Amino acid sequence: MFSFLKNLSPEPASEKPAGWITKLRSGLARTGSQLTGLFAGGGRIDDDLYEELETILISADVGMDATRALLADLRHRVKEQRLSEAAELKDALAHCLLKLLKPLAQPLHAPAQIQARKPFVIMMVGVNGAGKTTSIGKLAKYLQGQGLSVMLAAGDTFRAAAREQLMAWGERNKVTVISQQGGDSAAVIYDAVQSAQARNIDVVLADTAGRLTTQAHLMEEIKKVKRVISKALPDAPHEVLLVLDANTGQNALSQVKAFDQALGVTGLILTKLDGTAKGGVIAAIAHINRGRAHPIPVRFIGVGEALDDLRPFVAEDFVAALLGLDE
Ligand SMILES: Nc1nc2c(ncn2[C@@H]2O[C@H](COP(=O)(O)OP(=O)(O)O)[C@@H](O)[C@H]2O)c(=O)[nH]1
Ligand SMILES: [Mg+2]
Repeated sequence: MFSFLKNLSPEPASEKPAGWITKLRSGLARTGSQLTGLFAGGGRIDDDLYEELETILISADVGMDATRALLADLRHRVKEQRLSEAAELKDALAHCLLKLLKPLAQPLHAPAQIQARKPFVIMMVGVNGAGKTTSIGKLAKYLQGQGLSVMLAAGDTFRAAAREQLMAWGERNKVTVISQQGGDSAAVIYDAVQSAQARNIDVVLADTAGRLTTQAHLMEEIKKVKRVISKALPDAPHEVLLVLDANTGQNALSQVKAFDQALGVTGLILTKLDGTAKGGVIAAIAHINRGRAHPIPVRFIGVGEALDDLRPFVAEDFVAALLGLDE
């Protein structure tokens, strides 16, 4: 029924590992079933239906502003297309959501572009527990799958366990991990960039310690880390990825603002979409992007803790999963 979504998907279905869409769907099932229930009622489109939809969207972490914008767009489409049945509203919502989310789907640069700037340095930042280190492990696998050589930098020097965790991901991926006992984050990453240059490595994935945006001294420290990286290599870091736990709801928006202000975030990784995430925060992020001179794309989404559980963000798949559309 919603084949227009599938036809627009840039990634051929055959290249999507089985199970990954299923994980995203089951992660977003709560929102999906609420929406399905709403539209299956069989009634007509009226103010009550819009009101119920508004409640579902807000409780799915879409946020007030994005919900309002989405509903205005939806009402406009309903009028334009002369829709009257509740069942027709689902298709219209899919259309409006896709329009909102589509600009977020800008994948990381192609392998050839990455190699042209080697070592391409990717710095991972975010709050504690967001999934930075795990995402580095998964990203190492993804990039190696694209034919790129990878090195990891254990830039989370605050806890010994963090270094060990990254070492384990290095072993799983059979890639070198640069770490120092007792060194500071900037020094470790500087060292890794130089080492990658010497060894002709394509990509350096730099881990950093988690921090709250309210910890001013730690936000200053991460700015320093970025400055030091650029001393090792003038254009680096080429990518600053902010890792967001999809379960943090509207707080994700303030994390985007604060980390972007401090570092100039070039992309997002939204993790834990396999859990009990409501998923709507992505619409809220897309909405704030509309007012930005430099919109921040969602590069990847995380749907689990295993090596293969990181995929480029594809707006069509996300909308289908969020709305519980037929496969
Ligand atoms: N279910 C699920 N768990 C995740 C995902 N990404 C990370 N985690 C888990 O979240 C926890 C924190 O991850 P970690 O990478 O250590 O976060 P960091 O503090 O930002 O480095 C770990 O238990 C990870 O296994 C994901 O996409 N899905
Ligand atoms: Mg970590």
